[in-house]
Amino acid sequence: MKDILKRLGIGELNQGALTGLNRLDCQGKVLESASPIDGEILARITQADSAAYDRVSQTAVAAFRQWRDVPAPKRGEVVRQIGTAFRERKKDLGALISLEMGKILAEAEGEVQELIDVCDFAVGQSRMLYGFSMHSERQGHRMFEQYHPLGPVGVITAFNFPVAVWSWNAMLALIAGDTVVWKPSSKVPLCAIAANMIAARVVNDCGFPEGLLNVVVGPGEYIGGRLAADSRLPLISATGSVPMGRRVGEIVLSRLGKPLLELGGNNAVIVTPCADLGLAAQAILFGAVGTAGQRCTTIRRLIVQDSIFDRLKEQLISAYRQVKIGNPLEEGVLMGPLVDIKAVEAMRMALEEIGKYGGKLLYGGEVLSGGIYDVGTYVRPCICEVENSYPIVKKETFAPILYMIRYDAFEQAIELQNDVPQGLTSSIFTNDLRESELFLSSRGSDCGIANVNISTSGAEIGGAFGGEKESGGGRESGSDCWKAYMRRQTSTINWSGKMPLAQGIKFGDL
Ligand code: UN1
Repeated sequence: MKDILKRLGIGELNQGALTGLNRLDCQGKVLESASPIDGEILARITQADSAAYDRVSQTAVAAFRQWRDVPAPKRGEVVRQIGTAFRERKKDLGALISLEMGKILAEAEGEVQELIDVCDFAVGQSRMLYGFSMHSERQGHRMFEQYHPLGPVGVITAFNFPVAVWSWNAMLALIAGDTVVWKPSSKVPLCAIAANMIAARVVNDCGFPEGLLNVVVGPGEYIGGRLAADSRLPLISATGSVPMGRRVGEIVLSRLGKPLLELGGNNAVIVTPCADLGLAAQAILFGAVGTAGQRCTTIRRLIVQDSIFDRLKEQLISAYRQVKIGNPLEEGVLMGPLVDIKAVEAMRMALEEIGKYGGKLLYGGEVLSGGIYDVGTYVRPCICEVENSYPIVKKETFAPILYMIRYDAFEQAIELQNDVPQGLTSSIFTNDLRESELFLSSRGSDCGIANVNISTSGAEIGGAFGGEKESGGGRESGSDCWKAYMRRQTSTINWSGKMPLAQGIKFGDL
Protein backbone atom coordinates (compact mmCIF):
# COMPACT_ATOMS: atom_id res chain seq x y z
CA MET A 1 0.00 0.00 0.00
CA LYS A 2 2.77 2.43 1.01
CA ASP A 3 4.63 1.70 -2.26
CA ILE A 4 1.58 2.43 -4.35
CA LEU A 5 1.01 5.75 -2.58
CA LYS A 6 4.67 6.66 -2.94
CA ARG A 7 4.74 5.86 -6.64
CA LEU A 8 1.70 8.10 -7.08
CA GLY A 9 3.38 10.98 -5.26
CA ILE A 10 1.20 10.80 -2.12
CA GLY A 11 3.00 11.50 1.16
CA GLU A 12 1.84 10.98 4.73
CA LEU A 13 0.62 14.56 4.91
CA ASN A 14 -0.47 16.27 1.70
CA GLN A 15 -1.55 19.79 0.84
CA GLY A 16 -5.20 20.03 -0.19
CA ALA A 17 -4.63 22.67 -2.86
CA LEU A 18 -2.60 22.07 -5.99
CA THR A 19 -2.05 24.18 -9.07
CA GLY A 20 -0.67 21.59 -11.45
CA LEU A 21 2.30 20.01 -9.69
CA ASN A 22 2.64 22.95 -7.34
CA ARG A 23 1.45 22.16 -3.79
CA LEU A 24 0.14 25.26 -2.05
CA ASP A 25 0.44 25.84 1.69
CA CYS A 26 -2.95 25.21 3.24
CA GLN A 27 -4.22 26.11 6.71
CA GLY A 28 -7.48 24.15 6.75
CA LYS A 29 -8.36 21.28 9.08
CA VAL A 30 -6.51 18.02 8.56
CA LEU A 31 -8.60 15.37 6.83
CA GLU A 32 -7.84 11.67 7.23
CA SER A 33 -8.42 9.35 4.31
CA ALA A 34 -9.31 5.96 5.76
CA SER A 35 -9.71 2.85 3.63
CA PRO A 36 -13.18 1.32 3.86
CA ILE A 37 -11.48 -2.07 3.42
CA ASP A 38 -9.96 -2.20 6.91
CA GLY A 39 -10.20 1.31 8.33
CA GLU A 40 -6.50 1.95 7.89
CA ILE A 41 -5.51 5.61 7.45
CA LEU A 42 -3.98 5.86 3.98
CA ALA A 43 -2.76 9.44 4.31
CA ARG A 44 -3.70 12.87 5.65
CA ILE A 45 -4.55 16.04 3.81
CA THR A 46 -4.41 19.63 5.07
CA GLN A 47 -7.56 21.01 3.53
CA ALA A 48 -7.68 24.19 1.46
CA ASP A 49 -8.51 27.40 3.29
CA SER A 50 -9.88 30.61 1.83
CA ALA A 51 -6.51 32.04 0.80
CA ALA A 52 -5.45 28.77 -0.87
CA TYR A 53 -8.76 28.60 -2.74
CA ASP A 54 -8.25 32.12 -4.03
CA ARG A 55 -4.77 31.38 -5.26
CA VAL A 56 -6.01 28.31 -7.10
CA SER A 57 -8.80 30.23 -8.77
CA GLN A 58 -6.47 33.10 -9.75
CA THR A 59 -3.92 30.67 -11.16
CA ALA A 60 -6.64 28.94 -13.20
CA VAL A 61 -7.72 32.33 -14.61
CA ALA A 62 -4.14 33.28 -15.51
CA ALA A 63 -3.49 29.90 -17.16
CA PHE A 64 -6.71 30.20 -19.16
CA ARG A 65 -5.45 33.42 -20.78
CA GLN A 66 -2.54 31.45 -22.26
CA TRP A 67 -4.25 28.14 -22.93
CA ARG A 68 -7.11 29.64 -24.94
CA ASP A 69 -4.59 30.82 -27.55
CA VAL A 70 -3.14 27.35 -28.13
CA PRO A 71 -4.72 25.80 -31.28
CA ALA A 72 -7.27 23.13 -30.34
CA PRO A 73 -5.47 20.20 -32.08
CA LYS A 74 -2.32 21.15 -30.13
CA ARG A 75 -4.37 21.09 -26.94
CA GLY A 76 -5.55 17.66 -28.10
CA GLU A 77 -1.93 16.55 -28.41
CA VAL A 78 -1.41 17.32 -24.71
CA VAL A 79 -4.50 15.27 -23.86
CA ARG A 80 -3.16 12.42 -26.04
CA GLN A 81 -0.03 12.37 -23.90
CA ILE A 82 -2.14 12.52 -20.73
CA GLY A 83 -3.93 9.38 -21.97
CA THR A 84 -0.56 7.68 -22.44
CA ALA A 85 0.51 8.66 -18.91
CA PHE A 86 -2.67 7.11 -17.47
CA ARG A 87 -2.10 3.94 -19.49
CA GLU A 88 1.27 3.62 -17.77
CA ARG A 89 -0.20 4.25 -14.30
CA LYS A 90 -3.36 2.19 -14.72
CA LYS A 91 -2.42 -0.50 -12.21
CA ASP A 92 -1.30 1.87 -9.44
CA LEU A 93 -4.18 4.28 -9.84
CA GLY A 94 -6.65 1.38 -10.02
CA ALA A 95 -5.26 -0.01 -6.78
CA LEU A 96 -5.56 3.38 -5.08
CA ILE A 97 -9.20 3.64 -6.18
CA SER A 98 -9.88 0.22 -4.62
CA LEU A 99 -8.04 1.17 -1.44
CA GLU A 100 -9.68 4.54 -0.94
CA MET A 101 -13.18 3.92 -2.30
CA GLY A 102 -13.60 0.17 -1.89
CA LYS A 103 -14.70 -0.97 -5.37
CA ILE A 104 -13.20 -4.22 -6.61
CA LEU A 105 -9.95 -4.04 -8.56
CA ALA A 106 -11.52 -5.08 -11.88
CA GLU A 107 -13.97 -2.19 -11.62
CA ALA A 108 -11.31 0.23 -10.39
CA GLU A 109 -9.06 -0.57 -13.34
CA GLY A 110 -12.17 -0.31 -15.54
CA GLU A 111 -12.63 3.18 -14.20
CA VAL A 112 -9.08 4.15 -15.16
CA GLN A 113 -9.80 2.64 -18.59
CA GLU A 114 -12.89 4.88 -18.79
CA LEU A 115 -10.59 7.86 -18.13
CA ILE A 116 -8.20 6.70 -20.87
CA ASP A 117 -11.10 6.24 -23.30
CA VAL A 118 -12.25 9.79 -22.55
CA CYS A 119 -8.75 11.07 -23.34
CA ASP A 120 -8.83 9.29 -26.72
CA PHE A 121 -12.31 10.64 -27.43
CA ALA A 122 -11.21 14.18 -26.53
CA VAL A 123 -8.13 13.96 -28.78
CA GLY A 124 -10.34 13.24 -31.80
CA GLN A 125 -12.84 15.88 -30.75
CA SER A 126 -10.07 18.49 -30.60
CA ARG A 127 -10.10 18.54 -34.41
CA MET A 128 -13.88 18.62 -34.61
CA LEU A 129 -15.04 21.69 -32.67
CA TYR A 130 -17.43 22.45 -35.49
CA GLY A 131 -19.84 25.33 -35.80
CA PHE A 132 -22.59 25.60 -38.43
CA SER A 133 -22.65 28.13 -41.19
CA MET A 134 -26.09 29.48 -42.01
CA HIS A 135 -27.45 31.19 -45.10
CA SER A 136 -28.13 34.83 -44.34
CA GLU A 137 -31.47 36.26 -45.45
CA ARG A 138 -29.57 39.38 -46.57
CA GLN A 139 -27.66 39.55 -49.83
CA GLY A 140 -23.88 39.82 -49.54
CA HIS A 141 -23.86 38.65 -45.93
CA ARG A 142 -22.21 35.62 -44.40
CA MET A 143 -23.44 34.12 -41.15
CA PHE A 144 -21.77 31.41 -39.11
CA GLU A 145 -21.03 30.32 -35.61
CA GLN A 146 -17.82 29.46 -33.87
CA TYR A 147 -16.90 27.96 -30.53
CA HIS A 148 -14.43 29.71 -28.26
CA PRO A 149 -12.90 28.58 -24.97
CA LEU A 150 -15.25 29.37 -22.09
CA GLY A 151 -12.97 29.99 -19.09
CA PRO A 152 -11.84 28.16 -15.99
CA VAL A 153 -14.36 25.43 -15.20
CA GLY A 154 -15.28 24.18 -11.70
CA VAL A 155 -15.71 20.41 -11.41
CA ILE A 156 -17.29 18.83 -8.31
CA THR A 157 -17.17 15.02 -8.23
CA ALA A 158 -18.64 12.27 -6.09
CA PHE A 159 -16.84 9.48 -4.21
CA ASN A 160 -18.11 6.60 -6.34
CA PHE A 161 -16.15 7.42 -9.49
CA PRO A 162 -13.11 9.14 -8.00
CA VAL A 163 -11.38 9.83 -11.33
CA ALA A 164 -13.62 8.96 -14.31
CA VAL A 165 -16.20 11.70 -13.83
CA TRP A 166 -13.45 14.30 -13.48
CA SER A 167 -12.03 13.09 -16.79
CA TRP A 168 -15.41 13.43 -18.57
CA ASN A 169 -15.25 17.09 -17.68
CA ALA A 170 -11.55 17.87 -17.50
CA MET A 171 -10.41 16.29 -20.78
CA LEU A 172 -13.16 17.98 -22.77
CA ALA A 173 -12.50 21.24 -20.92
CA LEU A 174 -8.82 20.99 -21.86
CA ILE A 175 -9.40 20.47 -25.57
CA ALA A 176 -12.01 23.25 -25.43
CA GLY A 177 -9.30 25.63 -24.18
CA ASP A 178 -10.56 25.82 -20.59
CA THR A 179 -8.69 25.29 -17.36
CA VAL A 180 -10.09 23.20 -14.50
CA VAL A 181 -10.56 23.63 -10.74
CA TRP A 182 -11.49 20.23 -9.30
CA LYS A 183 -13.15 19.76 -5.96
CA PRO A 184 -13.28 16.01 -5.33
CA SER A 185 -15.39 14.28 -2.70
CA SER A 186 -13.70 14.45 0.70
CA LYS A 187 -14.10 10.66 0.87
CA VAL A 188 -11.57 10.12 -1.95
CA PRO A 189 -9.15 13.06 -1.98
CA LEU A 190 -6.04 10.94 -2.60
CA CYS A 191 -7.34 9.59 -5.91
CA ALA A 192 -7.90 13.18 -7.03
CA ILE A 193 -4.48 14.40 -5.97
CA ALA A 194 -2.82 11.41 -7.66
CA ALA A 195 -4.80 11.66 -10.91
CA ASN A 196 -4.36 15.40 -11.17
CA MET A 197 -0.61 15.03 -10.68
CA ILE A 198 -0.31 12.37 -13.41
CA ALA A 199 -2.01 14.72 -15.86
CA ALA A 200 -0.27 17.86 -14.57
CA ARG A 201 3.17 16.28 -15.05
CA VAL A 202 2.36 15.95 -18.78
CA VAL A 203 1.16 19.56 -18.95
CA ASN A 204 4.38 20.61 -17.27
CA ASP A 205 6.60 18.52 -19.55
CA CYS A 206 4.84 20.02 -22.58
CA GLY A 207 5.75 23.49 -21.29
CA PHE A 208 2.26 24.73 -20.52
CA PRO A 209 1.32 26.70 -17.38
CA GLU A 210 0.80 25.04 -14.00
CA GLY A 211 -2.76 26.29 -13.60
CA LEU A 212 -4.36 24.18 -16.34
CA LEU A 213 -5.38 21.44 -13.90
CA ASN A 214 -5.99 22.31 -10.26
CA VAL A 215 -7.36 20.57 -7.18
CA VAL A 216 -8.94 21.93 -4.01
CA VAL A 217 -9.82 19.53 -1.21
CA GLY A 218 -12.17 20.84 1.46
CA PRO A 219 -15.65 20.56 2.94
CA GLY A 220 -18.53 20.75 0.47
CA GLU A 221 -20.34 23.51 2.35
CA TYR A 222 -17.26 25.65 2.39
CA ILE A 223 -14.95 24.90 -0.57
CA GLY A 224 -17.80 23.59 -2.77
CA GLY A 225 -19.77 26.71 -1.87
CA ARG A 226 -16.83 28.98 -2.72
CA LEU A 227 -16.42 27.27 -6.07
CA ALA A 228 -20.11 27.53 -6.90
CA ALA A 229 -20.20 31.22 -5.97
CA ASP A 230 -16.96 32.10 -7.80
CA SER A 231 -17.92 34.30 -10.75
CA ARG A 232 -14.45 33.70 -12.24
CA LEU A 233 -15.71 30.21 -13.12
CA PRO A 234 -18.43 30.49 -15.80
CA LEU A 235 -19.36 26.78 -15.64
CA ILE A 236 -19.75 24.53 -12.61
CA SER A 237 -20.18 20.85 -13.34
CA ALA A 238 -21.39 18.92 -10.29
CA THR A 239 -21.96 15.20 -9.88
CA GLY A 240 -23.51 13.80 -6.71
CA SER A 241 -26.72 13.68 -4.71
CA VAL A 242 -29.90 15.61 -5.48
CA PRO A 243 -29.59 17.80 -2.32
CA MET A 244 -25.99 18.68 -3.26
CA GLY A 245 -27.08 19.52 -6.82
CA ARG A 246 -29.90 21.69 -5.57
CA ARG A 247 -27.53 23.71 -3.34
CA VAL A 248 -24.86 24.08 -6.02
CA GLY A 249 -27.43 24.83 -8.74
CA GLU A 250 -29.03 27.58 -6.67
CA ILE A 251 -25.72 29.28 -5.91
CA VAL A 252 -24.51 29.07 -9.52
CA LEU A 253 -27.79 30.34 -10.94
CA SER A 254 -28.00 33.19 -8.45
CA ARG A 255 -24.86 34.62 -10.09
CA LEU A 256 -26.19 33.57 -13.51
CA GLY A 257 -23.38 31.11 -14.05
CA LYS A 258 -23.97 27.82 -15.86
CA PRO A 259 -24.63 24.72 -13.73
CA LEU A 260 -24.10 21.31 -15.34
CA LEU A 261 -25.72 18.81 -13.00
CA GLU A 262 -25.48 15.03 -12.99
CA LEU A 263 -27.38 13.88 -9.90
CA GLY A 264 -29.01 10.80 -8.45
CA GLY A 265 -30.91 8.12 -10.27
CA ASN A 266 -33.63 5.63 -9.38
CA ASN A 267 -33.04 3.32 -12.26
CA ALA A 268 -35.50 0.62 -13.20
CA VAL A 269 -35.31 -2.43 -15.39
CA ILE A 270 -38.55 -3.75 -16.84
CA VAL A 271 -38.56 -7.51 -17.47
CA THR A 272 -41.37 -8.75 -19.70
CA PRO A 273 -42.57 -12.36 -20.15
CA CYS A 274 -40.77 -12.83 -23.47
CA ALA A 275 -37.40 -11.68 -22.09
CA ASP A 276 -34.37 -13.95 -22.07
CA LEU A 277 -34.34 -14.44 -18.29
CA GLY A 278 -30.81 -15.84 -18.13
CA LEU A 279 -29.50 -12.75 -19.90
CA ALA A 280 -31.59 -10.49 -17.69
CA ALA A 281 -30.38 -12.12 -14.46
CA GLN A 282 -26.76 -11.76 -15.53
CA ALA A 283 -27.20 -8.06 -16.32
CA ILE A 284 -29.16 -7.43 -13.13
CA LEU A 285 -26.47 -9.00 -10.98
CA PHE A 286 -23.81 -6.62 -12.29
CA GLY A 287 -26.19 -3.66 -12.39
CA ALA A 288 -27.46 -4.08 -8.83
CA VAL A 289 -24.45 -5.52 -6.98
CA GLY A 290 -21.56 -3.98 -8.97
CA THR A 291 -19.74 -1.17 -7.12
CA ALA A 292 -21.74 -2.40 -4.08
CA GLY A 293 -24.80 -0.58 -5.42
CA GLN A 294 -23.01 2.76 -5.30
CA ARG A 295 -23.31 3.92 -8.89
CA CYS A 296 -25.77 6.61 -9.89
CA THR A 297 -26.67 4.11 -12.62
CA THR A 298 -27.14 1.14 -10.26
CA ILE A 299 -30.32 -0.87 -10.84
CA ARG A 300 -32.57 0.09 -7.93
CA ARG A 301 -35.93 -1.21 -9.17
CA LEU A 302 -36.92 -4.32 -11.09
CA ILE A 303 -40.38 -4.10 -12.61
CA VAL A 304 -41.34 -7.67 -13.46
CA GLN A 305 -44.47 -9.15 -15.03
CA ASP A 306 -46.42 -11.26 -12.59
CA SER A 307 -46.13 -14.52 -14.55
CA ILE A 308 -42.30 -14.57 -14.45
CA PHE A 309 -41.80 -12.79 -11.12
CA ASP A 310 -41.12 -15.87 -8.99
CA ARG A 311 -38.86 -17.50 -11.58
CA LEU A 312 -36.66 -14.40 -11.85
CA LYS A 313 -36.71 -13.97 -8.09
CA GLU A 314 -35.35 -17.51 -7.60
CA GLN A 315 -32.69 -17.04 -10.27
CA LEU A 316 -31.54 -13.81 -8.65
CA ILE A 317 -31.46 -15.20 -5.14
CA SER A 318 -29.31 -18.09 -6.29
CA ALA A 319 -27.00 -15.68 -8.15
CA TYR A 320 -26.78 -13.39 -5.10
CA ARG A 321 -25.80 -16.38 -2.93
CA GLN A 322 -22.69 -16.81 -5.07
CA VAL A 323 -21.46 -13.23 -4.65
CA LYS A 324 -18.23 -13.28 -2.71
CA ILE A 325 -18.03 -10.26 -0.41
CA GLY A 326 -14.67 -9.15 0.97
CA ASN A 327 -11.42 -7.38 0.31
CA PRO A 328 -11.87 -5.73 -3.11
CA LEU A 329 -8.19 -6.26 -3.91
CA GLU A 330 -8.60 -10.05 -3.71
CA GLU A 331 -9.36 -12.07 -6.82
CA GLY A 332 -12.78 -13.65 -6.95
CA VAL A 333 -14.36 -11.02 -4.68
CA LEU A 334 -17.31 -9.44 -6.47
CA MET A 335 -18.38 -6.94 -3.83
CA GLY A 336 -16.20 -4.82 -1.56
CA PRO A 337 -17.27 -2.68 1.38
CA LEU A 338 -19.56 0.34 1.28
CA VAL A 339 -17.65 3.59 1.29
CA ASP A 340 -18.11 4.24 5.03
CA ILE A 341 -20.17 3.42 8.09
CA LYS A 342 -22.60 6.24 7.31
CA ALA A 343 -23.52 4.45 4.08
CA VAL A 344 -24.15 1.23 6.02
CA GLU A 345 -26.37 3.16 8.42
CA ALA A 346 -28.35 4.65 5.53
CA MET A 347 -28.89 1.14 4.14
CA ARG A 348 -30.03 -0.16 7.52
CA MET A 349 -32.49 2.69 7.89
CA ALA A 350 -33.89 2.16 4.41
CA LEU A 351 -34.45 -1.54 5.16
CA GLU A 352 -36.21 -0.64 8.39
CA GLU A 353 -38.52 1.73 6.54
CA ILE A 354 -39.27 -0.89 3.88
CA GLY A 355 -40.32 -3.25 6.68
CA LYS A 356 -42.62 -0.62 8.16
CA TYR A 357 -44.49 -0.24 4.87
CA GLY A 358 -44.95 -3.98 4.58
CA GLY A 359 -42.19 -4.67 2.09
CA LYS A 360 -40.70 -8.19 2.17
CA LEU A 361 -37.00 -8.85 2.53
CA LEU A 362 -36.34 -11.74 0.12
CA TYR A 363 -32.58 -12.06 0.56
CA GLY A 364 -29.60 -10.47 2.34
CA GLY A 365 -29.37 -7.05 3.98
CA GLU A 366 -27.22 -8.04 6.96
CA VAL A 367 -24.26 -6.01 8.17
CA LEU A 368 -21.41 -8.55 8.23
CA SER A 369 -19.09 -9.13 11.16
CA GLY A 370 -16.04 -11.23 12.04
CA GLY A 371 -12.46 -10.80 10.73
CA ILE A 372 -12.06 -8.10 8.09
CA TYR A 373 -15.82 -7.48 8.28
CA ASP A 374 -15.50 -6.06 11.80
CA VAL A 375 -14.62 -2.65 10.41
CA GLY A 376 -18.39 -2.30 9.88
CA THR A 377 -18.50 -1.39 6.19
CA TYR A 378 -19.43 -4.79 4.73
CA VAL A 379 -23.03 -5.73 4.02
CA ARG A 380 -24.80 -8.48 2.15
CA PRO A 381 -26.57 -7.15 -0.95
CA CYS A 382 -30.30 -7.54 -0.68
CA ILE A 383 -33.48 -8.06 -2.66
CA CYS A 384 -36.87 -6.83 -1.40
CA GLU A 385 -40.38 -7.13 -2.75
CA VAL A 386 -42.07 -3.73 -2.52
CA GLU A 387 -44.68 -1.43 -4.02
CA ASN A 388 -43.41 1.41 -6.18
CA SER A 389 -45.56 3.80 -4.15
CA TYR A 390 -43.56 3.51 -0.90
CA PRO A 391 -41.82 6.86 -0.21
CA ILE A 392 -38.52 5.04 0.44
CA VAL A 393 -38.68 3.43 -3.02
CA LYS A 394 -38.93 6.90 -4.58
CA LYS A 395 -35.63 7.89 -2.95
CA GLU A 396 -32.16 6.91 -4.01
CA THR A 397 -30.46 4.90 -1.26
CA PHE A 398 -26.81 4.54 -2.26
CA ALA A 399 -26.51 0.89 -1.27
CA PRO A 400 -27.05 -2.57 -2.78
CA ILE A 401 -30.82 -2.77 -2.22
CA LEU A 402 -32.77 -4.13 -5.17
CA TYR A 403 -36.53 -3.51 -5.14
CA MET A 404 -38.70 -6.04 -7.00
CA ILE A 405 -42.07 -4.70 -8.12
CA ARG A 406 -44.82 -6.63 -9.89
CA TYR A 407 -46.75 -5.43 -12.93
CA ASP A 408 -49.65 -6.76 -14.90
CA ALA A 409 -50.14 -4.94 -18.22
CA PHE A 410 -47.15 -3.56 -20.15
CA GLU A 411 -48.31 0.09 -20.12
CA GLN A 412 -48.45 -0.13 -16.34
CA ALA A 413 -44.77 -1.15 -16.27
CA ILE A 414 -43.79 2.02 -18.11
CA GLU A 415 -45.94 4.10 -15.77
CA LEU A 416 -44.25 2.56 -12.74
CA GLN A 417 -40.83 3.06 -14.29
CA ASN A 418 -41.50 6.79 -14.78
CA ASP A 419 -43.30 7.33 -11.46
CA VAL A 420 -40.26 8.50 -9.45
CA PRO A 421 -38.73 11.99 -9.14
CA GLN A 422 -35.46 10.91 -10.84
CA GLY A 423 -34.87 10.21 -14.53
CA LEU A 424 -31.32 9.04 -15.11
CA THR A 425 -31.18 5.59 -16.69
CA SER A 426 -33.61 2.80 -17.51
CA SER A 427 -33.79 -0.40 -19.44
CA ILE A 428 -36.07 -3.13 -20.67
CA PHE A 429 -35.50 -6.83 -21.19
CA THR A 430 -37.74 -8.11 -23.96
CA ASN A 431 -37.56 -9.91 -27.28
CA ASP A 432 -40.75 -8.20 -28.46
CA LEU A 433 -40.05 -5.37 -30.88
CA ARG A 434 -43.31 -3.62 -30.07
CA GLU A 435 -42.51 -3.53 -26.40
CA SER A 436 -38.99 -2.22 -26.86
CA GLU A 437 -40.10 0.39 -29.39
CA LEU A 438 -42.88 1.61 -27.10
CA PHE A 439 -40.34 1.81 -24.28
CA LEU A 440 -38.06 3.96 -26.48
CA SER A 441 -40.88 6.13 -27.84
CA SER A 442 -42.08 9.51 -26.57
CA ARG A 443 -44.63 7.59 -24.46
CA GLY A 444 -41.91 5.36 -23.05
CA SER A 445 -39.05 5.87 -20.61
CA ASP A 446 -38.65 9.48 -19.45
CA CYS A 447 -34.95 9.00 -18.62
CA GLY A 448 -31.82 10.50 -20.17
CA ILE A 449 -30.67 6.95 -20.95
CA ALA A 450 -32.94 4.11 -22.11
CA ASN A 451 -31.47 0.70 -22.98
CA VAL A 452 -32.76 -2.55 -24.40
CA ASN A 453 -31.44 -5.91 -23.18
CA ILE A 454 -28.52 -4.43 -21.25
CA SER A 455 -28.11 -3.03 -17.77
CA THR A 456 -28.77 0.56 -16.72
CA SER A 457 -25.20 0.82 -15.48
CA GLY A 458 -21.88 0.66 -17.25
CA ALA A 459 -22.54 3.25 -19.93
CA GLU A 460 -19.90 3.77 -22.61
CA ILE A 461 -18.18 7.16 -22.77
CA GLY A 462 -19.18 7.85 -26.40
CA GLY A 463 -22.78 8.71 -25.55
CA ALA A 464 -24.08 11.77 -23.72
CA PHE A 465 -24.43 10.81 -20.07
CA GLY A 466 -27.04 12.37 -17.79
CA GLY A 467 -30.71 12.41 -16.88
CA GLU A 468 -33.95 14.32 -16.62
CA LYS A 469 -36.12 15.53 -13.73
CA GLU A 470 -34.26 15.48 -10.40
CA SER A 471 -31.32 13.77 -12.08
CA GLY A 472 -30.34 17.28 -13.07
CA GLY A 473 -30.70 17.69 -16.85
CA GLY A 474 -26.96 17.91 -17.55
CA ARG A 475 -25.12 15.81 -20.13
CA GLU A 476 -21.46 14.92 -19.90
CA SER A 477 -18.85 12.81 -21.68
CA GLY A 478 -19.51 11.84 -25.33
CA SER A 479 -21.69 12.95 -28.25
CA ASP A 480 -21.75 16.76 -28.49
CA CYS A 481 -21.26 17.40 -24.75
CA TRP A 482 -18.06 19.33 -25.52
CA LYS A 483 -20.28 22.27 -26.44
CA ALA A 484 -21.05 22.95 -22.76
CA TYR A 485 -17.37 23.79 -22.20
CA MET A 486 -17.26 26.37 -24.99
CA ARG A 487 -18.70 29.78 -25.67
CA ARG A 488 -20.85 29.80 -28.78
CA GLN A 489 -20.57 32.91 -30.92
CA THR A 490 -22.78 33.79 -33.88
CA SER A 491 -21.21 36.15 -36.42
CA THR A 492 -22.65 37.96 -39.43
CA ILE A 493 -20.32 39.65 -41.91
CA ASN A 494 -21.67 42.22 -44.34
CA TRP A 495 -19.60 42.37 -47.54
CA SER A 496 -22.38 43.87 -49.69
CA GLY A 497 -21.50 47.57 -49.45
CA LYS A 498 -25.14 48.20 -48.47
CA MET A 499 -26.89 48.18 -45.07
CA PRO A 500 -30.06 46.07 -45.44
CA LEU A 501 -31.85 45.30 -42.15
CA ALA A 502 -33.16 41.87 -41.21
CA GLN A 503 -36.90 41.21 -41.34
CA GLY A 504 -37.04 43.73 -44.26
CA ILE A 505 -37.24 46.75 -41.93
CA LYS A 506 -36.73 50.12 -43.63
CA PHE A 507 -35.19 52.74 -41.34
CA GLY A 508 -34.37 55.70 -43.56
CA ASP A 509 -31.32 56.15 -45.80
CA LEU A 510 -28.51 58.48 -44.79
C1 UN1 B 1 -21.86 7.64 -11.70
O1 UN1 B 1 -22.20 6.71 -10.98
O2 UN1 B 1 -21.84 8.82 -11.28
O3 UN1 B 1 -22.56 4.16 -16.52
C2 UN1 B 1 -21.37 7.49 -13.09
C3 UN1 B 1 -21.89 3.92 -15.52
C4 UN1 B 1 -20.54 4.59 -15.42
C5 UN1 B 1 -20.66 5.96 -14.88
C6 UN1 B 1 -21.44 6.10 -13.61
N1 UN1 B 1 -19.94 4.63 -16.73
O4 UN1 B 1 -22.27 3.18 -14.62
